[in-house]
Formats: sequence, structure tokens, C-alpha cells
Amino acid sequence: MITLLAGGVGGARLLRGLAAVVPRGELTVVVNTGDDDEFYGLAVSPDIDTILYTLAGLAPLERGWGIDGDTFYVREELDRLTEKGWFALGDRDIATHVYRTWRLRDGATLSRVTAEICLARGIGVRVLPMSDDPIRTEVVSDRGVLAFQDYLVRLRAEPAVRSVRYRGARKARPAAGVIEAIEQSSLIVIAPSNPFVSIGPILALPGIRPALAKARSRVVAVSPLIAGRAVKGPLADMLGAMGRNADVGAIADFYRGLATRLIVAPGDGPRQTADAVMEILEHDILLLEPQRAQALATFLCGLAVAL
Ligand code: FO1
Repeated sequence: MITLLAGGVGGARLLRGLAAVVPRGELTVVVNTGDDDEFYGLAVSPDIDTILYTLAGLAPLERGWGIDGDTFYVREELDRLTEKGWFALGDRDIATHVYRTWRLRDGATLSRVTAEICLARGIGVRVLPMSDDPIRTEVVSDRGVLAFQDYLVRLRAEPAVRSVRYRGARKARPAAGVIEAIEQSSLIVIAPSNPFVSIGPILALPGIRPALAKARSRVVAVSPLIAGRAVKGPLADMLGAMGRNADVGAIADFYRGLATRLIVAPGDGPRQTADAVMEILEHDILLLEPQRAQALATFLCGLAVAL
């Protein structure tokens, strides 16, 4: 069994590669729900939907989120009824949000609704929300405390980030199966997602850090930075605003004690002597093309067997 801890687009790209090489029923993904929000009264779980659409072959390869070729007629009509929206919900994407909102209102858990969507869309990977309790990632910035999508999408990640917090995480519990997946997997992979806003919410859940620390010899992280730049998203700026260097050292520091291996891009390995706790491995980690994601997935499977 391999378990991937993932956020949005970066995690989905690696997952596409893993789903192609890991036998059906042997792959679990634990997904960040700190980005979840409500738009037009609908429950939207962007990272879960990015993962589901990617696994269902519906996601646009480059953009990563939403449904490829989707139309926006509902949104256009809504903009005539209320103030112009800033979060682009496509017509086919809205069907997911209608279904999720409807089932949650019936009392189903987010895990249950996610499993129903996987079944309906023929997805063989086990997709677990990190928690069924509400957790919201908030960005403390020079523009005040911002809800995550407000910061990332409406303000285009322009505010300077001082810190990130996870409202509700302390009293939340990991969803059923999450701790067991970490305990039972021969390899746990931390996806090349933003550590602060995509992986951080998962680590903030009670029980997750101790479970990873105990399993750390089987935990490998994939760097979300290549040559000091994020492949996608605001990570490099975030690190700068927090007074950190945007380099693999910052990533190694973030996961120290939780992972014992860090995969970095060729040439990004540290010059100084190997880190006593974290083994740095070099491999192609630019995963836009599916075959490159598959090559990294094959390398990770090799690690799983070797461990
Ligand atoms: N990201 C944007 O930059 N602009 C959008 O309008 C937008 C809409 C959207 C709708 C559904 C969805 O599942 C994701 C969406 N995203 C959009 C991406 C989303 O903000 C990020 O992918 C995650 O929250 C971060 O991983």
C-alpha cells in the first residue's frame, strides 16, 4: 500500500503517475480540505475535486483544476443576479458542488460523499478527505487575516504572508482510515504541494504528526520547489515573506522528523555534507507531462520495495 498526502494541482499530477503504476486497490490519497469554502451557497472542496477530476481524466492538464472544456453559463447568469463572482465555477463543476451540498445536507460525511463520487466516476484510488470536520486555512498577511481562496484567487496571492493558521484543526479528527493508511503503508509520500497551505493543514490534525514520526523511515517528501522556484503557486513568495530562503533546506526543515527522505530536482541537492536526518535524493520532479509523473512514480515504487 502506498499513501500520498496531497493538496491540489501538484499532488494531483504526482497522483496521476502513481495511479498508472500502483496496482488497483493499493493506493490511498489523503487530501487537504483546508481550502474548502462556500460559493453561491454550495460546498466547494477544491483540492478533493482537483484530485477526483484528475483521476477521472477530466482535469485540464496545464491548469489542473476544474473540468477541461467546461462552460460558464450558470456563473454568467448568477453574475446578473448578484455581484460578480471571482471564483470560476464551471457548469459541469457545479454538478459536483450541487451533489456534495445536497448529500452533506442529508447528513452524509465528506468522506462518504467523496466515496460516492469515486464510485460514480469509476475511480479506483481510495480518496480520503483529511478530516470530516470543518477546517479552514487562513493566511495572516499585511492585508489582515484572509480566507485561503480570498488570498489565493481574489487577491491573486499578492498580500505578504506573515503566517498561516488552520482554524478548527485542533478540535478536528482525521477522517476514518487516514491514520491506518499511514500506519499500514509501505511508503508514505508527501506530495510536491505547498507545505504551509496544502500539507500543513493535514499535519495540524491531532494524531497525524505522531503517526508520521513513527513511520518516518517509510516517509518520503517530494520538493515543491525547483531551483528555488515553486512549480505552481505562491510558495517562493511565502517563504521570502517569512524571512526564509526558498530552497530545499527550507523544505527539509519543514518535514524534519516526519520524513527521512526528500526528493529534489537534479542539481538542487545541497552542496554541504549529507544531512544526518534527511537523505536527499535527486530525480526529475517536474510532473506536467504524465510520463514524467509516471517515471517519478516508478522511482517511488522502487523505494517502497526497497524499504
Ligand atoms: N483557482 C484560480 O486561480 N481561479 C479560480 O477561479 C479558481 C476556481 C476554482 C474552482 C473550482 C476548483 O476546484 C478550484 C478552483 N481554483 C481556482 C483553484 C483553487 O483555488 C486551487 O487549486 C486550490 O484551492 C489550491 O490548491
